[in-house]
Amino acid sequence: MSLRDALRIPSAAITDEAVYHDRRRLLAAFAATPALTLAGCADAEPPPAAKVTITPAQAKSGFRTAEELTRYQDVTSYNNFYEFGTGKVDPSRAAKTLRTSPWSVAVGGECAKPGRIALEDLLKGFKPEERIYRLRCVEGWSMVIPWLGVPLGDVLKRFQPTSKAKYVAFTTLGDPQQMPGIRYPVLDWPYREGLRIDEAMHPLAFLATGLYGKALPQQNGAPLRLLVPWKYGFKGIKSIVAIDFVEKMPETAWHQSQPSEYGFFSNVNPTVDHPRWSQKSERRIAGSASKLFAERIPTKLFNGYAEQVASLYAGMDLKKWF
Ligand SMILES: Nc1nc2c(c(=O)[nH]1)N[C@H]1C(S)=C(S)[C@@H](COP(=O)(O)O)O[C@H]1N2
Ligand SMILES: [Mo]
Repeated sequence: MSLRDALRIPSAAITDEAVYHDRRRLLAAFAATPALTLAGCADAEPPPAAKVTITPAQAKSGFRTAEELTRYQDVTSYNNFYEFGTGKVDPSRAAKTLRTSPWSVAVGGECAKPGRIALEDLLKGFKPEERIYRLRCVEGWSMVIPWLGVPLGDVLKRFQPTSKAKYVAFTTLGDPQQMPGIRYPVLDWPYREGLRIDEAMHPLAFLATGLYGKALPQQNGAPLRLLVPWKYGFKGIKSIVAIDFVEKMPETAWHQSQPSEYGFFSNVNPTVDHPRWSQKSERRIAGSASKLFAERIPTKLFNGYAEQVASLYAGMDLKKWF
């Protein structure tokens, strides 16, 4: 008599239990490698950030470039600002309805000094700096733009983020009266973006208030927009009305719309293709060359800012955390 017979356990129950244990093992394996199933998902948490050591000289070397600038006319008439339509010329035509003054930003979450603050007060004490940054759109075109603005990290520090502030979430205005594109469910409005706190505090992260020495035109995200030059252009959220310090990776508008195509990090990376197209090269819209025939150039890791930002991602699998 077998042990099973002695205990009168039907064989089916034993099989079921074996399957059950197998499934538990499988689930545990998945849990140990969350990126396998949840890469870039708001529920999944990436490995802790590496400690960054970057010298002021290293940072400064990223503030300018000798590359040919994109013409003012192209910077201000070839835009992505879906709140004013999905066509490239739509924002320059439709964004005139955006009232940029008065403007205030609601700062909240994990910080000692939350509150709604008028834009003038947010920028008080800062002298606008010029930064010439490359902007690489995920669609495959790029520009070189002279911006005016202030370092994001210095602005954020004024609100005294707590130790629980692991991420920063940004929100664009979502007013259908001023933004005709909001009638269409292209994205889940309002537009939202986010950064890990160390990314936000990096000296290259910038809040722009102008370009080409003038105030920011509405179509470029007036009166306040984010620039994270080593990431795809869509991380550069426009017309910001809210900044929140949060503990968990915040949901973002593009990730929410297509999680398999737009990850939270979205670092420019020629070796990680978009699921529907290659990211190996880009069409540089610069100089006097016609936009349509602009030359294609190879895309660089971190949009050419690897020397300044690669240390932020030390030990991180950039294919998993795209
Ligand atoms: N609120 C908001 N911010 C946005 C967008 C948008 O549609 N809405 N488009 C993004 C994308 S895809 C890009 S490439 C840049 C374009 O900035 P630019 O028009 O100033 O060149 O803005 C980003 N910021
Ligand atoms: Mo973009």
